Amino acid sequence: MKLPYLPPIESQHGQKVDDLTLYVHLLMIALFIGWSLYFLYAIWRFRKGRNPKADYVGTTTHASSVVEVAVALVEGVLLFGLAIPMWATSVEGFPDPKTSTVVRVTARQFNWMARYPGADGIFGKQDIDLVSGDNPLGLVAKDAKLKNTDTNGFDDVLLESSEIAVPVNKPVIIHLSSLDVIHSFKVVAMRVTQDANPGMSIPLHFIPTVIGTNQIQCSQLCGNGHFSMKGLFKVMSQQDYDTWLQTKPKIGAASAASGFE
Ligand SMILES: [Cu+2]
Repeated sequence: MKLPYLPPIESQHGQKVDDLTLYVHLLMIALFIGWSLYFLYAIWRFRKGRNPKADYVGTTTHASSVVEVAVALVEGVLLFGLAIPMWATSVEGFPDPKTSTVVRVTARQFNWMARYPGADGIFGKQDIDLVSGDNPLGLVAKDAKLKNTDTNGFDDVLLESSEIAVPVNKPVIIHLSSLDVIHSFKVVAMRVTQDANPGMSIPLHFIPTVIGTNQIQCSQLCGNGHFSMKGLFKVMSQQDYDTWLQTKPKIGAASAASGFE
């Protein structure tokens, strides 16, 4: 069911997320109305005028047990029937990386870096000792002395401008990490949210189904510039994506120009 007031769904699994949100809200509405009615009934039924003396026996019906079991059943269906299977697909049902767009996204105060493996499909090496202001990810292919030891990294593309593009209708795998504090990668139209933790690489996957540009927002309060930590998540046709990626500088391009010293 399409929910009003929610942004459009532009990923394959998005409808399931909205369905679960709807069912949980319907249950909460039912509980809210039920409890409110019972509250009013109790105030009226057990008023002082009608019950001058306390009743130490209390209720003898099992109506409340029946209602509680019914609520627990509905919650069980939501949890085991919808939420856990959806979570299982999120964390286990990964598509084949060979037929997916694989991007390594690193969050930092206050933008997003995206790294693509280039034509060979293999990411270059990283070395923590190489990390510097110019080389925040410690890329071996970017280091003047060591670049020739990492041929896989030559054709990698690193974008430090909070821009990520992917082709439409093809699975996307994002390996998400953080350079400093905890951030959270959120693209509402994709119905995707995942915390980015320093020291961890967390994979997530989804299939974008609509061409267009969406906002990436950081969903964890991560410092003074948190408000400005937005990026562009572009979904393109395969052709446009290929052209887009080709226009981006390769990490090893600088070293090639300087003659593989
Ligand atoms: Cu952030």
